[in-house]
Amino acid sequence: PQTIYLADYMAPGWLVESVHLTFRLAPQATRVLSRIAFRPNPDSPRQPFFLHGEDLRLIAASIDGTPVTPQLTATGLTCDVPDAPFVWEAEVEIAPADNTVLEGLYMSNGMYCTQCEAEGFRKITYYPDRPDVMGVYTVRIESDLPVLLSNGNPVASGDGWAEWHDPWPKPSYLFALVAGDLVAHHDTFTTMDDRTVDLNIWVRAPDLDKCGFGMGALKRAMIWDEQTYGRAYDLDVFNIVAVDDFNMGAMENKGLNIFNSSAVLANQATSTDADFQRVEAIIAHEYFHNWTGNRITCRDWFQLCLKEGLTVFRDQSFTGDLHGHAVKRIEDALVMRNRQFQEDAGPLSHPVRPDSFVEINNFYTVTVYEKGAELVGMLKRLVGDDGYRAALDLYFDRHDGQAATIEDWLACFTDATGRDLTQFKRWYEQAGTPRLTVRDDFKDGTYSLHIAQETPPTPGQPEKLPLHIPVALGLLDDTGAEVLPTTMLELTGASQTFTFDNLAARPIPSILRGFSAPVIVASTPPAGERAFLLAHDTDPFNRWDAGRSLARDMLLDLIRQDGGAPDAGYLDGLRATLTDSGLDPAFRALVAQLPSETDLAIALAAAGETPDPLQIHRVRQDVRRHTAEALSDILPRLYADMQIQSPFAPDALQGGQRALGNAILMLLSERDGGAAAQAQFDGADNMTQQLAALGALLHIGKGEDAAARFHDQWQDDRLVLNKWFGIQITMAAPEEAVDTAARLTRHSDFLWKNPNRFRSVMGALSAHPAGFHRADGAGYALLADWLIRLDPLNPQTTARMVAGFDGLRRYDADRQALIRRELRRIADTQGLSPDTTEMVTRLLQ
Ligand code: HT7
Ligand code: ZN
Repeated sequence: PQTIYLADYMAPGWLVESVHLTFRLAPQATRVLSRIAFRPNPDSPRQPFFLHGEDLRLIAASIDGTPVTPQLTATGLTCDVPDAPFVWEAEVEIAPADNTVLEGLYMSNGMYCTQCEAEGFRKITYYPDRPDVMGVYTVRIESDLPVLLSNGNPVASGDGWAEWHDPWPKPSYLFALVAGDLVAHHDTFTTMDDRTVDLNIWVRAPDLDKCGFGMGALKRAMIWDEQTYGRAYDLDVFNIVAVDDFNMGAMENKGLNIFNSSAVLANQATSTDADFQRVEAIIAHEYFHNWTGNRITCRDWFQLCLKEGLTVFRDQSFTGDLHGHAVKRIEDALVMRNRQFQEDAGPLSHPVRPDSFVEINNFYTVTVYEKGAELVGMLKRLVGDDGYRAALDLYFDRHDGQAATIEDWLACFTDATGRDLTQFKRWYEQAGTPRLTVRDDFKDGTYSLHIAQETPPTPGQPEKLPLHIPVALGLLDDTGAEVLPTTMLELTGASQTFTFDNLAARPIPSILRGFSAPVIVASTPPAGERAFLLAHDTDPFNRWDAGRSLARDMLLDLIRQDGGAPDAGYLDGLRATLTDSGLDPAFRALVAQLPSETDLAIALAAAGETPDPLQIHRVRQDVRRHTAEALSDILPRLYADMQIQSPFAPDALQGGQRALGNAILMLLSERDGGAAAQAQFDGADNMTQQLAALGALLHIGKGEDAAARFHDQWQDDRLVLNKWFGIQITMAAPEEAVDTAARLTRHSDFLWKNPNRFRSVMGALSAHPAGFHRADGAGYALLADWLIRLDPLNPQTTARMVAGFDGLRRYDADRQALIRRELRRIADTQGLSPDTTEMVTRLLQ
């Protein structure tokens, strides 16, 4: 496979004015007719005419009406063309029913749908399939199916056909088509400039009762983007379609968003609070792409973070505005620490803007998305709210209708605010997580904070330069009062000292408030100081973080001494937080959550120790048991307090109460033989409580009946069935997880070609550290077997799931050898896809 480099970028030789497509749909032999008006790019030297094309059968081609015979290559075609504008016409045949890759035009449950990002359009017709070529599309669809959709506005329709026109120039990756036997949940939205937009969520008839929440979320997103960014929707219709077979969460195709059904369908009986939150966030995310991604797109795929980082930042802000920033910030920081820091510390580490790739689909990562969003957040912290809004206004003004770069983006900040961001740009280019070490002293009323930064080497980047890091600082006195409210320090040197004068006494620092930068603060303050911050910090993030850090250190100590009871200080702090009714229940639930097994393994590895996944599991489990015992006097009352009498609502308050109630339920189950969990399972009127109760029962080995009943109840609901598969593995004891997963792969409902179902088993297994890392390597072998089986059908999902082996360097030599053996077995598989080959090669490096 060929490596592509950012440094090799060349502007396209030919630009597209307009695209006319006609689809004659048939499962085995769809005909696609294209008529494309090309013109030479005045800003680019003349280049041979090349169109991408893969898995296409060319029937005929012509230029300005004269038939031509292009030269077909492995990746497309070339053809002699005039040195002036011309019209290209082609007819190709494709077989959507045979398309299992789920890229291009494919079929899912009798419905036609498309996925073109990143490079799927070339599987539909010959085209310059690159994001910097933007055209105006008109699409005609011919089919007997009742609902025929494409991008833009409907133009005309008749018996067996429909025509759509999208007035906004777009790159081919935003093209979409859907044809199926669908029904719509319909609504309307009036924009700030008083235009009425038709909104539809298209689903199969039995799913119609799961669309209301998604529609509400869409309308909330539309109004938020108007009020917060001044951005209104720009077509007469906004369509969303739910599809069962989909590689990712959703896709922002212009005016026709296509969603994995798990990311749009939701109701009380079948969806957990986490599902509702995810649906709302993804609907908002895809909608926000209309401006950040569609109206302004990326010049090339190296700039992916330009649209994804910004759009994630926007969806995070939206969720924070709607449901509370404190809890949202903790959740986002957990994703960074548990997933992105892990990616950045291992063989898959790459910059937010990578400079080379083999398969771009492998770079839709937590680094590009979530770290990319953190960079936007840091820019906002550095220039302030008004500066940020001015920079964004300029960005929309200057680049509307263009395919832009990170350089363009940063120039808008510099031009709007005068800030020099030359050093900040390193964040986009340099991989790895910076580590800060902090030292302080106090003398004659002056408090000095010495901060040093260092970024460890990552693959291909042995040397790192200092970054421009916003460090939010607050200083507290010994009553908890702020002597310095949150202040943004700017760390730019390898080490730097910040001083604060005229202080009456030595203050207590609260550093990196609100997780102001995606860094690790390597030097932890003394336990007493952290206990003080847990009780008093005025910054909710740091308050939570102080408790988290204490819990982690306590667990690490217990792991090092191979077990024991949690210390009294931890238990007292937990008791105080859980019973503080002045605190948001969702916040309390987060404090109650112990650091994950992966988190602990990473901490041990960072300290130069070799983690034992089984021991970590055991000690964490012991702590839970001890905690349940030590807090047994308050748990039943707390659990009762969290039961909600009013009608169900998927809102933050109720969600927080259910989260805290379910955290307590797990503790109660340690002591009551599962009585409370069984009662909750029997009486639940919502999936959050039903699933949590099932989980608690499975965890204590008493879930067999409940699991069987759950299956009986939900066997016809594919999304709930995914949960049934997943939770049996997640909650299995370490020695049973692999066997449980293997047994489930033999279940008649294990429809493994469906990506959601495959992930529900194999994703759950690789996310169960103690089970997956079983010493005999059976977990590795099972995952490898299934990845080898899936790869020929769906390389994208296979490649993404190979990342399950990412932690290999953390563990002991025997486990590493077993993982390597499985990775080599995958690598040696005949005909392995380039996608999976790239991932396995990077892991083995
Ligand atoms: N922009 C979308 C990315 C996406 C995707 C990428 C590769 C393969 C399949 C895919 N489906 C969707 C999703 C988003 O970030 O909004
Ligand atoms: Zn996105």
